[in-house]
Amino acid sequence: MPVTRGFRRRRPDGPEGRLPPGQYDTGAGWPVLTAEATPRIARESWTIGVDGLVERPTTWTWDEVQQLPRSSYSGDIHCVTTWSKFDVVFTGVSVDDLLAVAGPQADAAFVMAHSSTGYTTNLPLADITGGKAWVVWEFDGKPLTAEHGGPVRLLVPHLYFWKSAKWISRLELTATDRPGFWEQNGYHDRGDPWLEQRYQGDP
Ligand SMILES: Nc1nc2c(c(=O)[nH]1)N[C@H]1C(S)=C(S)[C@@H](COP(=O)(O)O)O[C@H]1N2
Ligand SMILES: [Mo]
Repeated sequence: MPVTRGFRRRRPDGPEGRLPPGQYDTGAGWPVLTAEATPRIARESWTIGVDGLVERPTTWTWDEVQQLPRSSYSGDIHCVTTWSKFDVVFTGVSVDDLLAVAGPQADAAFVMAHSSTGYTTNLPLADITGGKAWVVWEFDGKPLTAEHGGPVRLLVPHLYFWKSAKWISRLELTATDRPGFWEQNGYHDRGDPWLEQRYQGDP
């Protein structure tokens, strides 16, 4: 089972204690970082699939995910380009609720998150289970805009934000770790901001 040391580490209270090493507080702004052209996807045509090493490969439409229990994240996000943003609120569904339906197989240990644009990012399965990851469509109570990944993006806030794939369309469970888009370009396979796992070769 992959280690998740950074997730449970105790931190001092107060703003300084919330800023991972090498990060700064971007304040009220929210930078847009997109490698590809921003797609315009209607909610009605968006779907998300969970497949690969699962018992029941499943696809949900927009209406179908709305039937699942809503779940929100309130907290901070951290981009590897060194900005952090405090006290954001995202709402959608917990990835746990999608996986409960699909049923990960015993040998599933990693996930490749796919955007409908072709962007990919890899994660240990342990980093998207146990209440640590969401599929979200609201930011601060408003629909997620297209530039920020709307209609629906992945949110894995305890890792660097490149793991939070915008325009999420598929979670593919695998036995082995394969590098995604940024990971093939030198970024870390896990990306824990508290351990400063920015690049391949970092601890
Ligand atoms: N599909 C897709 N998802 C993506 C990216 C991207 O280029 N394409 N960039 C990643 C990076 S590096 C970051 S920091 C965040 C940026 O999200 P934002 O533009 O909403 O701030 O999305 C991540 N998800
Ligand atoms: Mo980023």
